[in-house]
Amino acid sequence: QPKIAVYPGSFDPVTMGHLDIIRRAAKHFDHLVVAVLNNTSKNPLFTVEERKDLLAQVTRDLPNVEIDSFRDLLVNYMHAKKANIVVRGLRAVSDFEYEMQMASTNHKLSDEVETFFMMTNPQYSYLSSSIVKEIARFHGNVHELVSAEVEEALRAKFAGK
Ligand code: COD
Repeated sequence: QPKIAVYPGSFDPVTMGHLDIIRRAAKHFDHLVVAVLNNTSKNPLFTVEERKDLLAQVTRDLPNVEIDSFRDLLVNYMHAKKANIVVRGLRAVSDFEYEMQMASTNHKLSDEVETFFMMTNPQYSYLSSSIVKEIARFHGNVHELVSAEVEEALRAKFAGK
């Protein structure tokens, strides 16, 4: 039975921090699904299609990584994907409470679902999609924070603004 893991998130947009987790996690599972939450209540910068497209571009050299989206409870989506491992990245103590709550809830909803945490690369521990958007909005340099494709997409979004 193949080991399938799901790395869920908003990825609005994917950063070097996310990509580092994807690359490292992909080595340890047969198949890794990066799943974008299609959440109508948030106000994202990029549409789900744009976010998936950027993820596909930055992971095109990773054959066992699939890009998908979901709008269901995560555990229901996991069940449909025949996956029982959730991958999450931990940046700092500030991530801990939210992550613990989410992991416990998911485990409570489905006791087959386990969450595996990976410590962020210290180089990216300060990095978040929100910070990247904030810098790009004011036309700052996001060169080392995101890949070239995302940098270009951000430039296009904020062009003339
Ligand atoms: N370095 C390493 N990891 C990072 C970095 C970085 N610089 N930045 C972010 N990460 C990690 C995050 O810690 C997280 O693990 C992952 O990358 C994704 O981050 P985000 O911010 O894009 O994603 P979130 O936190 O918005 O995702 C939330 C979910 C979509 C997973 C959650 O809302 C969900 O599962 N919703 C579905 C409804 C549901 O099932 N709810 C019940 C569960 S509580």
